[in-house]
Amino acid sequence: MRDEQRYEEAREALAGAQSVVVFTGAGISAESGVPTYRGAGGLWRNYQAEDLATLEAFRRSPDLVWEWYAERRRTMAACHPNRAHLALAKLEERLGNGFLLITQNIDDLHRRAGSRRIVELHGNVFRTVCSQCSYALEGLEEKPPEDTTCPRCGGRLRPGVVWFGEALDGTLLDQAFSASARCEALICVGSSLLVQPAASIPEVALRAGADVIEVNAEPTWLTQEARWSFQEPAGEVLPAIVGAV
Ligand code: BJW
Ligand code: ZN
Repeated sequence: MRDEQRYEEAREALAGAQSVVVFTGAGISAESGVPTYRGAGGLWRNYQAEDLATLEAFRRSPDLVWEWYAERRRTMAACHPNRAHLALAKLEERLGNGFLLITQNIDDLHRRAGSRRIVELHGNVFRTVCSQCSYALEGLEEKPPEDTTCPRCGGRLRPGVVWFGEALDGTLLDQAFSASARCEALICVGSSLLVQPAASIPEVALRAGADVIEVNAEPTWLTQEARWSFQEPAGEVLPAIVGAV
């Protein structure tokens, strides 16, 4: 199919949809300068994930893990939303309650681009939470807390992200899966779709008969299943298909 025709079809499908779910991963922030996890230039190439992104690692070496998150907070705070994030904020303006953005990203760039209906499945790097009680600190502070003792219960404060082997927030997960089962269209952007349970979200939309559009630099299991797949940078494709050029 001619390239322009694919763009036109995806654009029309989105223009006609009353309910759209967008599911994003690290690739949407790559053009903002945030490293992805896997693939060329991915974080996991330089670090052993299991050494840092697990509860066991944090229990073993909390200072090292906090240091790693402090560095990543600094990097992410210095990045800016790109054309893909901005296009999604525009789409939300048009659809209102018919829109839901489900992100695996912890970088806060969707919120900074103006998106509001966001489900952050893997947490947020700028949030600090207590490992033992519900105490939480939010904000765009670049620096992690100097004292990592919980002021409420004396437990240890940790980054507010979801590590391997940890359960995702059940309420957020239900919200994400039920919106995906009900939407007319789902756009999946910048995810290798390797990490469960989040990676099953596009499958739920496919099974429910939604028009599924994938925007990802490399092929994934979804590439052959989606109605339209674009293997081009998100910052080029999204403004073109959501009509926010
Ligand atoms: C572009 C682009 C551009 C580049 N434009 N595209 C076997 C089977 C099934 C599951 C498991 C299993 N073994 C273990 C598990 C469980 C595990 C899992 O799925 N592991 C797999 C790796 C095998 N999952 C878990 O542990 C989850 N919890 C769980 O299962 O709990 C069970 C439980 C239940 C009840 C009680 C207790 C437990 C938790 C998963 C948490 C994930 N956390 C992380 C780290 C967050 C914090 C941090 O950053 O430090 O989340 S891992 C990391 O991967 C991060 C991401 O959100 C996540 C997904 O990555 P993403 O977004 O897809 O990024 P990439 O880099 O993989 O892909 C980017 C893509 O973009 C690439 O394809 C590029 O081509 C593309 N791209 N530039 C468009 N410009
Ligand atoms: Zn506490």
